[in-house]
Amino acid sequence: MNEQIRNSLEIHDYLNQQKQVVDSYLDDFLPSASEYPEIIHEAMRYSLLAGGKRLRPILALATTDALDGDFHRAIFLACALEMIHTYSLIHDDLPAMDNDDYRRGQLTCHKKFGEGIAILAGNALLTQAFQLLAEIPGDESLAPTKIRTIHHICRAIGSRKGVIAGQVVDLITQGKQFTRKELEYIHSAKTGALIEASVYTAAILAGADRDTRQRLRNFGSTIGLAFQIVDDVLDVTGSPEELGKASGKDTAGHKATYPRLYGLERSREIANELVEAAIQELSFLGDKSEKLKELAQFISIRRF
Ligand code: GRG
Repeated sequence: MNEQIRNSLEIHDYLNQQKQVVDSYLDDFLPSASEYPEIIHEAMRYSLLAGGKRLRPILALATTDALDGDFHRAIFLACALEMIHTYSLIHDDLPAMDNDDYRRGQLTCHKKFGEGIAILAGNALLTQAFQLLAEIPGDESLAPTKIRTIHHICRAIGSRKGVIAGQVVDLITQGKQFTRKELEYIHSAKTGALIEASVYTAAILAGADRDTRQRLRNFGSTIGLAFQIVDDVLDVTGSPEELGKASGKDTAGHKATYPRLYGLERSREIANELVEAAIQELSFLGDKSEKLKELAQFISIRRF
């Protein structure tokens, strides 16, 4: 077996095994579907437990491992990140945004439960995420670290270079000419910011020093941009079966994408170059960086 295939099998095994860990905690952290008012809890569970790669929580756990951080704290952060991510998918799929019928291989939340409940399910997941962050276990001495973690997540998903900002620029550039600067801004904010926060906040929670945090932050933002570029490429080259959602939507919606500006081949090269640059940032971690490196490589080779 050649080395590339072996590495690819190893990372898929690791992702599957970590996904099971994350999924079992997500299940525990969510209200039961039989709790009143049932429909909102059903909708939250429907979208959150539908599948998905769990890349953001797995990145947070891999960062925690690399820094010898505490798993029992990090899992609260990891699940909060996945709840925020799923909230963004539910709202992104709404008729007022991308108007999608399928996500994670099943009907979108609003198609299944109606728009009102889908909006509220997204809001409830966001709220539940911040409750989890406040509940990260630890005595009073951990309070400043928790506040820093929460503060960074707020910044990462907000309207100033955060996920909301990226989504806004994505919406207002649709069908229009866009510049390279706008394109990089959309991708870094809409997708990169939460991926960066997954690594950076895990480093905060693990008590990493400033230099370590900064290097991991660079790593996270660089793989975050690469992740969205690959997403653009897969929208052109992937099938709905592989992606669990419609493909070709970016072209149909005249969205600002890397393939539109650079073509497919160059877009793939840019993503690979970013992943390589991100991996260089990790050299200071020595052998402890192995899983983070593999996760970065997965971003280049992923087909879903
Ligand atoms: C403030 C978080 C937040 C949201 C409000 C709706 C919205 C504003 C933003 C949308 C952001 C968005 C959907 C960006 C796309 C990110 C992306 C590449 C999603 C696909 O991620 P994967 O491939 O999906 O990790 P799975 O299903 O595997 O988790």
